[in-house]
Amino acid sequence: MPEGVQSATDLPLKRPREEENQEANGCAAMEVNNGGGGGALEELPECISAVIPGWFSEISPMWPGEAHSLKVEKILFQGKSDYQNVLVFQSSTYGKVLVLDGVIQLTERDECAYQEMIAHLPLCSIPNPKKVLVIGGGDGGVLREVSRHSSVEKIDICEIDKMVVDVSRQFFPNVAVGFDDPRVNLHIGDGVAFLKAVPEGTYDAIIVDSSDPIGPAKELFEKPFFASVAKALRAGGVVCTQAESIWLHMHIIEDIVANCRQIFEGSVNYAWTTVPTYPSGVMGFMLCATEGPSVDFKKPINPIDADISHVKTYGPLKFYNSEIHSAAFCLPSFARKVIDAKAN
Ligand code: SPD
Repeated sequence: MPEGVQSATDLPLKRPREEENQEANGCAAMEVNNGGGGGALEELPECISAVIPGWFSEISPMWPGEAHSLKVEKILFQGKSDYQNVLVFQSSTYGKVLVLDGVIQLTERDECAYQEMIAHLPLCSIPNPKKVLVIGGGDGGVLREVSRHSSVEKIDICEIDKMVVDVSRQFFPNVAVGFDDPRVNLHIGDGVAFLKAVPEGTYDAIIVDSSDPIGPAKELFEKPFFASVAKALRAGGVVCTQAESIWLHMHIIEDIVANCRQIFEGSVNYAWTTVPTYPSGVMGFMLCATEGPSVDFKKPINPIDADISHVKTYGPLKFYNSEIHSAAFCLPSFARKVIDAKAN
């Protein structure tokens, strides 16, 4: 085998940064072809595949050399906000799909696997969460999940892009329902600036539901941001952030873990879930606690099923339960090796 080429048995690979840069134009470089359903030819978004007409293909430098595709029934919305391209389409197998800058953010069918986990992993790990902050999460799905917790008194959310909120309200009512809870205060603005202005020790939990670290969310993966998060948390408070895929992004995860280890003096853990429409079908979460009452993330001491009044409003949980909570922290050996090395 030529030098520098890895065999399939060396998998999982650490993705080389250089390779990512070569594909930096991603879907923006694709030609527009006849998509399915919706608008006139010249109006079709660039990520409607020119290779398989009528399919959406998710091409990005974040996952070079691969692209998951969904069959498009109808394009429901396309717009350009101050921050990104926004697309909603009806797929034939995953319901409606929300896409930002060519990258799938949620589908009606599998959003539960992400929103339930990113919310309940932190909130079920501490007793009596009262004040919660969501950074990003403009579709409202994380709010919906946080609202299931009866101990919570105040939920602030800071989302940079109002178009995401409006589009979610229009096309994803079962997700955007989270905005209807009277405990929710919506701030449209930059999450980094918002956090800097938060008085020290304000929140019991902060959830960072961001897009990938290219474009408007880049800063949410950097060390100064984690420092602001730690400052805004009370002693023994917890954060859960979107932390990409162990199959594709070990280099990003390594950096996040190393930064968090330096900043958070309580526990630092990595968990993951399956989301079929996210690249590689998995998505990870970084869970950290500040110094204070100790938090063992692997043991859900505040089970959501203890009080089931939320079921009347939002319906039953589809994905999360206490068993999957603990299981989410079991890592494949290749990931455990890297994460443990950085975490200790
Ligand atoms: N690769 C896409 C990652 C998107 C994570 N955020 C999704 C937002 C859903 N509330």
